[in-house]
Amino acid sequence: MKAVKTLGQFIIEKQADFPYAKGELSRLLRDIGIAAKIVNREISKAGLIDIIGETGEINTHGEQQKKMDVYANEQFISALQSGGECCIVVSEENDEHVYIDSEISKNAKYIVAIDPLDGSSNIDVNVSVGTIFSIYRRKSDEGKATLDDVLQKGTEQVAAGYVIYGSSTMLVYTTGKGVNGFTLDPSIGEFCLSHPEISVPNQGNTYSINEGYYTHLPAGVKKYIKYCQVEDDGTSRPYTSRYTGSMIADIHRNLIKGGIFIYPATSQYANGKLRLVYECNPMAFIVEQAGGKASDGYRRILDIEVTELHQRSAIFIGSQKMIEKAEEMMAEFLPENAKWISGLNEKLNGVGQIN
Ligand code: P6P
Repeated sequence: MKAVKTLGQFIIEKQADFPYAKGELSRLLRDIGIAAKIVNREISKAGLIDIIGETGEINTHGEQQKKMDVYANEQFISALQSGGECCIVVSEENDEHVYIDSEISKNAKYIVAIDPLDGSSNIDVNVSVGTIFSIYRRKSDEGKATLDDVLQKGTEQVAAGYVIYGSSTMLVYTTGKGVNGFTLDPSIGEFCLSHPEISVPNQGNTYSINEGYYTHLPAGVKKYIKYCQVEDDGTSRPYTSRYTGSMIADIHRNLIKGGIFIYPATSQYANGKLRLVYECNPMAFIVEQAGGKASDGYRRILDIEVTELHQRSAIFIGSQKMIEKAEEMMAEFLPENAKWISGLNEKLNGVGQIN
């Protein structure tokens, strides 16, 4: 019978992997883990108490704010406030960054960007949802941390992870030395190491995209979808289509079994729907650390300049060979496609201007 290793024991054991003062990451992940357990408790009984449904509020993105979104956001911000390691929280649910102004946090060095409950519209129908988090160190050395401390490229992340509230509740994270997964054992209230050193297969046979938008997709994406659907034994096609409407569930499945998740620029979302700071960057860091790839169809996600808190990005993420095949097709239509991705012109090195 293998010994149970809890998240806390694992972090201390791997302390050397985190190049900063002893115990800081432990406390940050402890704080996030505590909030995740509380959110998990509420989600697991959401159908029984009056916490499903909408608050009637509209969040910063013009989307109906679900009660669980609000509850989860409060829990994570509260846990980070009392933990003392975090000086600013950026959340999908808050228009502005939240400065943690407390005695315990006055020397805090970390910025946490979080999507407290991604895919929350799925709670009402019992589909897996999740929390995504990204951790940076502030750039300034002293004084009140500012927005400038927050707007950092994905390559600057010191840790990232997600919690998936599914058939079991798992916390998956990286500090840049590989990816490990922990499953919550409700009987002891601890996240226990269940998926050590996760490695994404470099080729899979599952593709995840909302094909309902087909007519609104870039030409390169349309060509890739058709490629996935062709009968070809040599490349195990046609692939299987799996799209849950919950990015974490789709990406987690592909992380374990191989596959590709695409949310491209569309005619409705000219820069993609998903947010760079607290969705694309953390998931890209994790998938790259597991040996996969993540781009916007042209550029590595982690290299994209961050200019706004709620900036959106297209995302192609998962098994390396599948991303490369999709990028190959995107490149065929570069001038026509990329005009949808703002700021791409100046990034292209002589590939040709986009009108
Ligand atoms: P669509 C959930 O709202 C989310 O942010 C992701 O979790 C999910 O993959 C995507 O949006 C679903 O968007 O446009 O396909 O309904």
